[in-house]
Amino acid sequence: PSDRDEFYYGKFPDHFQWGVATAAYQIEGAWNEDGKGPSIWDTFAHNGKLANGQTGDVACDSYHLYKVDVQMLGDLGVNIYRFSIAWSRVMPDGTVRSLNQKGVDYYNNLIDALLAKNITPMITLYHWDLPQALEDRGGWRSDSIVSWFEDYARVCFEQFGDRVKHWITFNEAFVISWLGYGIGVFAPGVYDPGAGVYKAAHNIIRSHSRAYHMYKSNFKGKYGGSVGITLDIEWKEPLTDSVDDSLAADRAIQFKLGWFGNAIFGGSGDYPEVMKQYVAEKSRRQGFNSSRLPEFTQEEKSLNKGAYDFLGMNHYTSTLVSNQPRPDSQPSYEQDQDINTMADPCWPSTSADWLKVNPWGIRYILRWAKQHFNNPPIYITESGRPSVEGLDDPDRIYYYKYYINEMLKAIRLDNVDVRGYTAWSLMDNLEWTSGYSPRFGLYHVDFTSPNRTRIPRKSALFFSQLIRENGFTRS
Ligand code: GBH
Repeated sequence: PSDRDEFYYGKFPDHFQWGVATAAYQIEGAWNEDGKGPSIWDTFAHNGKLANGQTGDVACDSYHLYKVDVQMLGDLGVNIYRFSIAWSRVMPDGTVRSLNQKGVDYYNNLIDALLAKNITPMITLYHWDLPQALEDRGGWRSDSIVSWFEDYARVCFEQFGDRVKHWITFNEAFVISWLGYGIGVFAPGVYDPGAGVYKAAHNIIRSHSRAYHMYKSNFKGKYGGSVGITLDIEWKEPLTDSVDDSLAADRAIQFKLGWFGNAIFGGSGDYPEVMKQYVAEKSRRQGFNSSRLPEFTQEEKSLNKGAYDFLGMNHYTSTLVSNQPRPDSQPSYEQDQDINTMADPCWPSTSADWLKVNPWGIRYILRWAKQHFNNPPIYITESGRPSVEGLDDPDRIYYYKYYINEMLKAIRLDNVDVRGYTAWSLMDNLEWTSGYSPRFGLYHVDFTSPNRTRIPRKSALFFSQLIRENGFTRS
Protein backbone atom coordinates (compact mmCIF):
# COMPACT_ATOMS: atom_id res chain seq x y z
CA PRO A 1 0.00 0.00 0.00
CA SER A 2 1.06 3.56 -0.68
CA ASP A 3 0.53 4.62 2.94
CA ARG A 4 3.47 2.50 4.03
CA ASP A 5 5.60 5.40 5.20
CA GLU A 6 2.98 7.76 6.54
CA PHE A 7 2.35 7.91 10.27
CA TYR A 8 -1.29 7.16 11.06
CA TYR A 9 -3.02 9.24 13.70
CA GLY A 10 -6.01 7.54 15.25
CA LYS A 11 -7.34 5.39 18.05
CA PHE A 12 -7.56 1.67 18.61
CA PRO A 13 -10.98 0.08 19.01
CA ASP A 14 -12.57 0.73 22.43
CA HIS A 15 -12.02 -2.70 23.89
CA PHE A 16 -8.53 -3.24 22.51
CA GLN A 17 -6.50 -5.25 25.06
CA TRP A 18 -3.06 -3.92 25.99
CA GLY A 19 -0.57 -5.95 27.94
CA VAL A 20 2.86 -7.46 28.37
CA ALA A 21 4.15 -11.03 28.18
CA THR A 22 6.58 -13.28 30.05
CA ALA A 23 7.32 -17.00 30.27
CA ALA A 24 7.82 -19.22 33.31
CA TYR A 25 11.38 -20.43 32.74
CA GLN A 26 12.55 -16.94 31.84
CA ILE A 27 11.33 -15.27 35.05
CA GLU A 28 10.27 -17.65 37.84
CA GLY A 29 13.46 -19.18 39.18
CA ALA A 30 12.78 -21.55 42.13
CA TRP A 31 13.64 -24.35 39.74
CA ASN A 32 13.42 -27.09 42.37
CA GLU A 33 11.39 -25.49 45.13
CA ASP A 34 8.13 -26.70 46.66
CA GLY A 35 8.12 -29.94 44.73
CA LYS A 36 8.78 -28.63 41.23
CA GLY A 37 10.22 -31.27 38.90
CA PRO A 38 13.04 -30.51 36.46
CA SER A 39 12.19 -29.42 32.93
CA ILE A 40 14.22 -29.91 29.77
CA TRP A 41 15.44 -26.32 30.14
CA ASP A 42 16.73 -27.01 33.67
CA THR A 43 18.64 -29.95 32.26
CA PHE A 44 19.90 -28.00 29.26
CA ALA A 45 21.10 -25.12 31.44
CA HIS A 46 22.69 -27.41 34.01
CA ASN A 47 24.56 -29.09 31.16
CA GLY A 48 26.18 -25.76 30.37
CA LYS A 49 24.31 -25.04 27.13
CA LEU A 50 23.49 -21.40 27.93
CA ALA A 51 25.79 -18.39 27.42
CA ASN A 52 28.37 -18.03 30.19
CA GLY A 53 27.03 -21.11 31.92
CA GLN A 54 23.98 -19.14 33.03
CA THR A 55 20.78 -20.86 34.20
CA GLY A 56 17.18 -20.08 35.10
CA ASP A 57 17.67 -21.31 38.66
CA VAL A 58 16.81 -17.86 40.05
CA ALA A 59 16.11 -15.68 36.98
CA CYS A 60 13.88 -12.74 38.04
CA ASP A 61 12.79 -14.76 41.06
CA SER A 62 9.16 -14.14 40.20
CA TYR A 63 8.20 -17.27 42.12
CA HIS A 64 8.86 -15.19 45.23
CA LEU A 65 8.38 -11.72 43.79
CA TYR A 66 5.14 -12.11 41.85
CA LYS A 67 3.47 -9.44 43.96
CA VAL A 68 6.06 -6.95 42.78
CA ASP A 69 5.36 -8.01 39.19
CA VAL A 70 1.65 -7.44 39.67
CA GLN A 71 2.35 -4.02 41.15
CA MET A 72 4.39 -3.15 38.04
CA LEU A 73 1.58 -4.35 35.79
CA GLY A 74 -0.80 -2.11 37.69
CA ASP A 75 1.55 0.85 37.30
CA LEU A 76 1.80 0.24 33.56
CA GLY A 77 -1.97 0.20 33.38
CA VAL A 78 -2.24 -2.97 31.30
CA ASN A 79 -5.54 -4.77 30.71
CA ILE A 80 -3.99 -8.16 30.22
CA TYR A 81 -0.95 -10.15 31.39
CA ARG A 82 0.33 -13.05 29.34
CA PHE A 83 2.41 -15.54 31.33
CA SER A 84 3.05 -19.26 31.14
CA ILE A 85 2.63 -22.18 33.49
CA ALA A 86 5.62 -24.41 34.20
CA TRP A 87 4.15 -27.87 33.55
CA SER A 88 6.62 -29.51 35.94
CA ARG A 89 5.68 -27.13 38.75
CA VAL A 90 2.07 -28.28 38.56
CA MET A 91 2.85 -31.88 37.62
CA PRO A 92 6.49 -32.65 38.52
CA ASP A 93 6.78 -35.87 36.50
CA GLY A 94 4.45 -34.55 33.79
CA THR A 95 1.53 -36.82 34.66
CA VAL A 96 -1.63 -36.21 36.69
CA ARG A 97 -0.66 -38.63 39.38
CA SER A 98 2.13 -36.24 40.46
CA LEU A 99 -0.18 -33.22 40.90
CA ASN A 100 1.65 -30.72 43.14
CA GLN A 101 -0.64 -28.54 45.26
CA LYS A 102 2.07 -25.99 46.02
CA GLY A 103 2.60 -25.42 42.32
CA VAL A 104 -1.13 -24.97 41.84
CA ASP A 105 -1.19 -22.52 44.76
CA TYR A 106 1.49 -20.36 43.16
CA TYR A 107 -0.55 -19.83 40.01
CA ASN A 108 -3.76 -19.38 42.02
CA ASN A 109 -2.10 -16.60 44.00
CA LEU A 110 -0.79 -14.92 40.88
CA ILE A 111 -4.17 -15.12 39.12
CA ASP A 112 -6.02 -13.77 42.15
CA ALA A 113 -3.56 -10.89 42.54
CA LEU A 114 -4.06 -9.98 38.88
CA LEU A 115 -7.84 -10.09 39.12
CA ALA A 116 -7.75 -7.91 42.24
CA LYS A 117 -6.18 -5.24 40.00
CA ASN A 118 -8.60 -5.88 37.16
CA ILE A 119 -5.91 -7.41 34.97
CA THR A 120 -7.03 -10.25 32.72
CA PRO A 121 -4.75 -13.30 32.78
CA MET A 122 -3.80 -14.86 29.45
CA ILE A 123 -2.09 -18.18 30.07
CA THR A 124 0.32 -20.03 27.81
CA LEU A 125 0.23 -23.71 28.71
CA TYR A 126 3.48 -24.58 27.01
CA HIS A 127 6.33 -22.10 26.65
CA TRP A 128 9.03 -24.73 25.97
CA ASP A 129 9.70 -26.18 29.44
CA LEU A 130 8.66 -29.82 29.02
CA PRO A 131 8.96 -31.93 32.18
CA GLN A 132 12.25 -33.81 31.84
CA ALA A 133 10.47 -37.02 32.85
CA LEU A 134 8.36 -36.80 29.67
CA GLU A 135 11.36 -36.11 27.45
CA ASP A 136 12.85 -39.25 28.93
CA ARG A 137 9.82 -41.07 27.54
CA GLY A 138 10.21 -39.61 24.04
CA GLY A 139 9.04 -36.01 24.42
CA TRP A 140 7.29 -34.42 21.45
CA ARG A 141 8.37 -37.23 19.12
CA SER A 142 6.31 -39.75 21.09
CA ASP A 143 2.67 -40.20 20.07
CA SER A 144 1.79 -40.62 23.75
CA ILE A 145 2.43 -36.94 24.31
CA VAL A 146 -0.94 -36.07 22.84
CA SER A 147 -2.69 -37.53 25.86
CA TRP A 148 -0.02 -36.35 28.32
CA PHE A 149 -0.65 -32.82 27.07
CA GLU A 150 -4.41 -33.28 27.11
CA ASP A 151 -4.24 -34.36 30.77
CA TYR A 152 -2.04 -31.40 31.66
CA ALA A 153 -4.37 -28.98 29.88
CA ARG A 154 -7.37 -30.51 31.65
CA VAL A 155 -5.74 -30.02 35.04
CA CYS A 156 -5.05 -26.37 34.22
CA PHE A 157 -8.60 -25.77 32.98
CA GLU A 158 -9.99 -27.45 36.11
CA GLN A 159 -7.76 -25.55 38.53
CA PHE A 160 -7.75 -22.11 36.92
CA GLY A 161 -10.52 -22.05 34.33
CA ASP A 162 -13.09 -20.41 36.60
CA ARG A 163 -10.94 -17.25 36.54
CA VAL A 164 -8.85 -17.53 33.37
CA LYS A 165 -10.61 -16.92 30.06
CA HIS A 166 -7.73 -16.74 27.57
CA TRP A 167 -5.73 -19.88 26.92
CA ILE A 168 -2.82 -20.37 24.55
CA THR A 169 -1.85 -24.00 24.05
CA PHE A 170 1.64 -23.48 22.58
CA ASN A 171 4.15 -20.71 22.26
CA GLU A 172 5.94 -20.82 18.92
CA ALA A 173 5.39 -24.36 17.69
CA PHE A 174 8.09 -23.70 15.08
CA VAL A 175 10.76 -23.03 17.71
CA ILE A 176 9.82 -26.12 19.72
CA SER A 177 10.08 -28.31 16.62
CA TRP A 178 12.99 -26.87 14.66
CA LEU A 179 15.27 -25.55 17.41
CA GLY A 180 14.43 -28.34 19.87
CA TYR A 181 14.16 -31.41 17.61
CA GLY A 182 15.58 -30.24 14.25
CA ILE A 183 18.90 -28.51 14.82
CA GLY A 184 18.99 -29.07 18.56
CA VAL A 185 20.22 -25.62 19.58
CA PHE A 186 17.39 -25.36 22.14
CA ALA A 187 16.32 -27.93 24.71
CA PRO A 188 16.10 -30.89 24.53
CA GLY A 189 18.94 -30.54 22.00
CA VAL A 190 17.89 -33.25 19.56
CA TYR A 191 19.50 -33.17 16.11
CA ASP A 192 17.07 -34.66 13.60
CA PRO A 193 16.49 -32.02 10.89
CA GLY A 194 14.83 -34.21 8.27
CA ALA A 195 12.32 -36.32 10.17
CA GLY A 196 12.21 -35.81 13.96
CA VAL A 197 11.40 -32.18 13.38
CA TYR A 198 8.27 -33.05 11.38
CA LYS A 199 7.23 -35.69 13.86
CA ALA A 200 7.45 -33.26 16.79
CA ALA A 201 5.46 -30.65 14.88
CA HIS A 202 2.82 -33.25 13.97
CA ASN A 203 2.32 -34.17 17.62
CA ILE A 204 2.13 -30.52 18.63
CA ILE A 205 -0.70 -29.91 16.17
CA ARG A 206 -2.51 -33.05 17.32
CA SER A 207 -2.06 -31.99 20.95
CA HIS A 208 -3.36 -28.52 20.27
CA SER A 209 -6.47 -29.81 18.53
CA ARG A 210 -7.23 -32.35 21.23
CA ALA A 211 -6.86 -29.74 23.99
CA TYR A 212 -9.02 -27.28 22.05
CA HIS A 213 -11.87 -29.78 21.69
CA MET A 214 -11.54 -30.97 25.28
CA TYR A 215 -12.00 -27.38 26.48
CA LYS A 216 -14.90 -26.88 24.12
CA SER A 217 -16.80 -29.94 25.29
CA ASN A 218 -16.02 -29.79 29.03
CA PHE A 219 -15.34 -26.20 30.01
CA LYS A 220 -16.55 -23.71 27.44
CA GLY A 221 -20.17 -24.04 28.49
CA LYS A 222 -19.57 -23.12 32.12
CA TYR A 223 -16.56 -20.80 31.80
CA GLY A 224 -17.00 -19.26 28.36
CA GLY A 225 -13.26 -18.80 27.73
CA SER A 226 -11.32 -19.03 24.50
CA VAL A 227 -8.43 -21.20 23.32
CA GLY A 228 -5.83 -20.35 20.68
CA ILE A 229 -2.24 -21.06 19.69
CA THR A 230 0.71 -18.68 19.31
CA LEU A 231 2.84 -18.95 16.18
CA ASP A 232 5.95 -16.94 15.43
CA ILE A 233 6.41 -15.41 12.03
CA GLU A 234 8.45 -12.72 10.35
CA TRP A 235 7.24 -10.84 7.34
CA LYS A 236 8.96 -12.43 4.34
CA GLU A 237 9.60 -9.89 1.62
CA PRO A 238 10.63 -11.17 -1.84
CA LEU A 239 14.23 -10.17 -2.62
CA THR A 240 13.34 -9.12 -6.20
CA ASP A 241 10.10 -8.66 -8.07
CA SER A 242 10.62 -11.89 -10.03
CA VAL A 243 7.81 -14.43 -9.94
CA ASP A 244 10.21 -17.03 -8.52
CA ASP A 245 11.12 -14.83 -5.58
CA SER A 246 7.50 -13.93 -4.78
CA LEU A 247 6.61 -17.60 -4.82
CA ALA A 248 9.64 -18.34 -2.64
CA ALA A 249 8.66 -15.71 -0.07
CA ASP A 250 5.14 -17.05 0.10
CA ARG A 251 6.43 -20.62 0.33
CA ALA A 252 8.65 -19.54 3.25
CA ILE A 253 5.61 -18.20 5.11
CA GLN A 254 3.71 -21.42 4.38
CA PHE A 255 6.61 -23.54 5.64
CA LYS A 256 6.77 -21.61 8.91
CA LEU A 257 3.41 -20.04 9.80
CA GLY A 258 1.42 -22.37 7.50
CA TRP A 259 3.12 -25.50 8.87
CA PHE A 260 0.95 -25.17 11.99
CA GLY A 261 -1.51 -22.50 10.97
CA ASN A 262 -2.88 -24.09 7.83
CA ALA A 263 -4.21 -27.19 9.59
CA ILE A 264 -5.91 -25.15 12.29
CA PHE A 265 -6.98 -21.94 10.52
CA GLY A 266 -6.69 -22.75 6.82
CA GLY A 267 -9.87 -24.74 6.28
CA SER A 268 -8.45 -28.10 5.11
CA GLY A 269 -7.29 -29.41 8.49
CA ASP A 270 -4.02 -30.28 6.75
CA TYR A 271 -0.55 -28.96 5.93
CA PRO A 272 -0.22 -26.38 3.14
CA GLU A 273 -0.32 -27.96 -0.34
CA VAL A 274 3.02 -26.42 -1.30
CA MET A 275 4.66 -27.92 1.78
CA LYS A 276 3.22 -31.38 1.11
CA GLN A 277 4.44 -31.19 -2.49
CA TYR A 278 7.95 -30.01 -1.69
CA VAL A 279 8.63 -32.45 1.14
CA ALA A 280 7.14 -35.38 -0.78
CA GLU A 281 9.19 -34.61 -3.88
CA LYS A 282 12.43 -34.15 -1.94
CA SER A 283 11.81 -37.32 0.06
CA ARG A 284 11.18 -39.30 -3.14
CA ARG A 285 14.42 -38.05 -4.70
CA GLN A 286 16.24 -38.91 -1.49
CA GLY A 287 15.05 -42.50 -1.69
CA PHE A 288 12.48 -42.51 1.12
CA ASN A 289 9.46 -44.63 0.31
CA SER A 290 7.08 -42.08 1.79
CA SER A 291 7.20 -38.37 2.54
CA ARG A 292 9.11 -37.28 5.63
CA LEU A 293 6.10 -35.06 6.33
CA PRO A 294 3.64 -37.21 8.33
CA GLU A 295 -0.01 -37.47 7.27
CA PHE A 296 -3.08 -36.68 9.33
CA THR A 297 -5.94 -39.16 9.34
CA GLN A 298 -9.35 -37.95 8.12
CA GLU A 299 -10.48 -37.81 11.71
CA GLU A 300 -7.48 -35.72 12.73
CA LYS A 301 -8.06 -33.33 9.86
CA SER A 302 -11.59 -32.69 10.98
CA LEU A 303 -10.37 -32.10 14.53
CA ASN A 304 -7.68 -29.67 13.33
CA LYS A 305 -10.00 -27.69 11.11
CA GLY A 306 -11.29 -24.65 12.96
CA ALA A 307 -9.69 -25.67 16.29
CA TYR A 308 -9.30 -22.09 17.46
CA ASP A 309 -10.99 -19.12 19.02
CA PHE A 310 -8.10 -16.82 18.11
CA LEU A 311 -4.65 -16.75 16.57
CA GLY A 312 -1.73 -15.54 18.68
CA MET A 313 1.13 -14.12 16.63
CA ASN A 314 4.63 -13.37 17.85
CA HIS A 315 6.12 -10.91 15.44
CA TYR A 316 9.53 -9.31 15.83
CA THR A 317 11.18 -8.83 12.47
CA SER A 318 11.26 -9.27 8.69
CA THR A 319 13.54 -11.10 6.25
CA LEU A 320 14.20 -11.00 2.51
CA VAL A 321 13.62 -14.27 0.69
CA SER A 322 14.78 -15.50 -2.71
CA ASN A 323 14.25 -18.70 -4.65
CA GLN A 324 17.20 -21.05 -4.17
CA PRO A 325 17.04 -24.69 -5.28
CA ARG A 326 18.83 -26.82 -2.69
CA PRO A 327 20.72 -30.09 -3.21
CA ASP A 328 19.00 -33.34 -2.26
CA SER A 329 22.01 -34.57 -0.30
CA GLN A 330 20.78 -33.74 3.19
CA PRO A 331 17.20 -34.41 4.30
CA SER A 332 16.28 -31.27 6.19
CA TYR A 333 13.27 -29.06 6.81
CA GLU A 334 15.45 -26.10 5.87
CA GLN A 335 16.64 -27.63 2.58
CA ASP A 336 13.11 -28.76 1.78
CA GLN A 337 12.02 -25.16 1.15
CA ASP A 338 14.39 -24.23 -1.68
CA ILE A 339 14.82 -20.70 -0.41
CA ASN A 340 17.51 -18.34 0.70
CA THR A 341 16.96 -15.82 3.49
CA MET A 342 18.80 -12.60 4.30
CA ALA A 343 18.39 -9.28 6.02
CA ASP A 344 17.78 -6.02 4.19
CA PRO A 345 20.74 -3.75 4.93
CA CYS A 346 18.29 -0.83 5.16
CA TRP A 347 16.66 -2.26 8.28
CA PRO A 348 18.33 -1.06 11.49
CA SER A 349 19.97 -3.87 13.41
CA THR A 350 19.85 -4.70 17.12
CA SER A 351 22.17 -6.64 19.39
CA ALA A 352 20.25 -9.80 18.41
CA ASP A 353 21.50 -10.82 14.96
CA TRP A 354 18.10 -12.28 14.00
CA LEU A 355 16.20 -9.10 14.83
CA LYS A 356 16.15 -6.20 12.36
CA VAL A 357 13.73 -3.33 12.75
CA ASN A 358 11.12 -3.13 9.98
CA PRO A 359 7.84 -1.63 11.23
CA TRP A 360 5.66 -2.19 8.14
CA GLY A 361 6.33 -5.94 8.24
CA ILE A 362 3.79 -6.36 11.01
CA ARG A 363 1.05 -4.87 8.87
CA TYR A 364 1.89 -7.11 5.92
CA ILE A 365 1.99 -10.32 7.95
CA LEU A 366 -1.31 -9.42 9.62
CA ARG A 367 -2.90 -9.02 6.19
CA TRP A 368 -1.39 -12.31 5.07
CA ALA A 369 -2.91 -14.07 8.08
CA LYS A 370 -6.29 -12.44 7.49
CA GLN A 371 -6.32 -13.55 3.86
CA HIS A 372 -5.06 -17.10 4.31
CA PHE A 373 -6.65 -17.95 7.64
CA ASN A 374 -10.22 -16.86 7.16
CA ASN A 375 -9.97 -13.54 9.04
CA PRO A 376 -9.52 -14.90 12.58
CA PRO A 377 -9.42 -12.78 15.73
CA ILE A 378 -5.72 -12.10 16.28
CA TYR A 379 -3.63 -11.15 19.28
CA ILE A 380 -0.06 -10.01 18.82
CA THR A 381 1.20 -12.04 21.75
CA GLU A 382 4.85 -10.89 21.54
CA SER A 383 6.81 -8.12 19.91
CA GLY A 384 9.81 -6.16 21.09
CA ARG A 385 13.55 -5.64 20.79
CA PRO A 386 16.60 -5.81 23.05
CA SER A 387 18.44 -2.76 24.30
CA VAL A 388 21.65 -2.11 26.13
CA GLU A 389 21.77 -1.90 29.89
CA GLY A 390 20.37 1.26 31.43
CA LEU A 391 17.04 3.00 31.65
CA ASP A 392 17.28 5.26 28.62
CA ASP A 393 16.01 3.27 25.62
CA PRO A 394 15.00 5.46 22.67
CA ASP A 395 15.48 2.49 20.31
CA ARG A 396 12.77 0.52 22.09
CA ILE A 397 10.42 3.51 22.10
CA TYR A 398 10.97 3.88 18.36
CA TYR A 399 10.27 0.18 17.85
CA TYR A 400 7.01 0.17 19.77
CA LYS A 401 5.79 3.45 18.36
CA TYR A 402 6.23 2.46 14.72
CA TYR A 403 5.32 -1.23 14.96
CA ILE A 404 2.16 -0.38 16.88
CA ASN A 405 1.33 2.33 14.40
CA GLU A 406 1.57 -0.20 11.56
CA MET A 407 -0.66 -2.55 13.53
CA LEU A 408 -3.18 0.28 13.79
CA LYS A 409 -3.07 0.63 9.99
CA ALA A 410 -3.76 -3.10 9.70
CA ILE A 411 -6.87 -2.61 11.83
CA ARG A 412 -8.13 0.66 10.37
CA LEU A 413 -7.06 0.44 6.73
CA ASP A 414 -6.98 -3.32 6.10
CA ASN A 415 -9.72 -4.45 8.50
CA VAL A 416 -7.63 -7.09 10.20
CA ASP A 417 -9.38 -8.26 13.37
CA VAL A 418 -6.60 -7.55 15.90
CA ARG A 419 -7.94 -7.74 19.45
CA GLY A 420 -4.89 -7.10 21.59
CA TYR A 421 -1.15 -6.65 21.91
CA THR A 422 1.14 -8.00 24.64
CA ALA A 423 4.65 -6.54 24.45
CA TRP A 424 7.72 -8.69 25.00
CA SER A 425 8.58 -8.22 27.76
CA LEU A 426 7.45 -6.89 31.12
CA MET A 427 11.05 -6.99 32.33
CA ASP A 428 14.54 -8.19 31.42
CA ASN A 429 14.73 -11.96 31.80
CA LEU A 430 16.59 -15.11 30.83
CA GLU A 431 16.88 -14.93 27.07
CA TRP A 432 17.21 -18.72 26.64
CA THR A 433 20.63 -19.74 25.27
CA SER A 434 21.73 -16.11 25.08
CA GLY A 435 21.58 -15.80 28.85
CA TYR A 436 20.92 -12.52 30.63
CA SER A 437 22.66 -10.05 28.35
CA PRO A 438 19.96 -9.32 25.75
CA ARG A 439 17.52 -7.11 27.61
CA PHE A 440 13.98 -7.11 26.28
CA GLY A 441 12.30 -5.48 29.27
CA LEU A 442 10.15 -2.42 29.69
CA TYR A 443 11.53 -2.74 33.21
CA HIS A 444 15.23 -3.05 33.85
CA VAL A 445 16.19 -5.89 36.22
CA ASP A 446 19.33 -5.85 38.32
CA PHE A 447 20.42 -9.49 38.24
CA THR A 448 23.19 -8.84 40.77
CA SER A 449 20.84 -7.69 43.52
CA PRO A 450 19.30 -10.35 45.75
CA ASN A 451 15.82 -8.90 45.31
CA ARG A 452 16.25 -8.55 41.53
CA THR A 453 15.33 -4.87 41.66
CA ARG A 454 13.05 -3.82 38.82
CA ILE A 455 13.01 -0.21 37.55
CA PRO A 456 10.87 1.16 34.71
CA ARG A 457 12.70 2.28 31.59
CA LYS A 458 11.61 5.30 29.56
CA SER A 459 9.87 2.88 27.21
CA ALA A 460 7.65 1.72 30.10
CA LEU A 461 6.42 5.28 30.48
CA PHE A 462 5.91 5.57 26.73
CA PHE A 463 3.96 2.31 26.66
CA SER A 464 1.70 3.22 29.57
CA GLN A 465 0.89 6.55 27.96
CA LEU A 466 0.02 4.78 24.73
CA ILE A 467 -2.30 2.50 26.70
CA ARG A 468 -3.99 5.47 28.38
CA GLU A 469 -4.51 7.26 25.07
CA ASN A 470 -5.41 4.02 23.27
CA GLY A 471 -3.75 5.29 20.12
CA PHE A 472 -1.89 8.21 18.61
CA THR A 473 -3.02 11.82 18.67
CA ARG A 474 -1.28 14.81 17.15
CA SER A 475 0.24 16.79 19.97
C1 GBH B 1 10.41 -15.28 21.32
O1 GBH B 1 10.92 -16.03 20.25
C2 GBH B 1 10.17 -16.16 22.52
O2 GBH B 1 8.83 -16.60 22.55
C3 GBH B 1 10.50 -15.49 23.83
O3 GBH B 1 10.50 -16.45 24.84
C4 GBH B 1 11.84 -14.80 23.67
O4 GBH B 1 12.32 -14.28 24.88
C5 GBH B 1 11.65 -13.70 22.67
O5 GBH B 1 11.29 -14.24 21.44
C6 GBH B 1 12.88 -12.84 22.39
O6 GBH B 1 13.85 -13.58 21.73
O7 GBH B 1 20.15 -17.91 17.13
O8 GBH B 1 19.59 -20.20 16.61
O9 GBH B 1 19.54 -19.46 18.90
C7 GBH B 1 11.17 -15.32 19.03
C8 GBH B 1 11.75 -16.27 17.98
C9 GBH B 1 13.43 -17.95 17.86
C10 GBH B 1 14.06 -15.69 17.88
C11 GBH B 1 14.86 -18.34 18.26
C12 GBH B 1 15.46 -16.05 18.30
C13 GBH B 1 17.19 -17.70 18.18
C14 GBH B 1 17.70 -18.67 17.21
N1 GBH B 1 13.10 -16.65 18.37
N2 GBH B 1 15.80 -17.36 17.78
S1 GBH B 1 19.38 -19.10 17.47
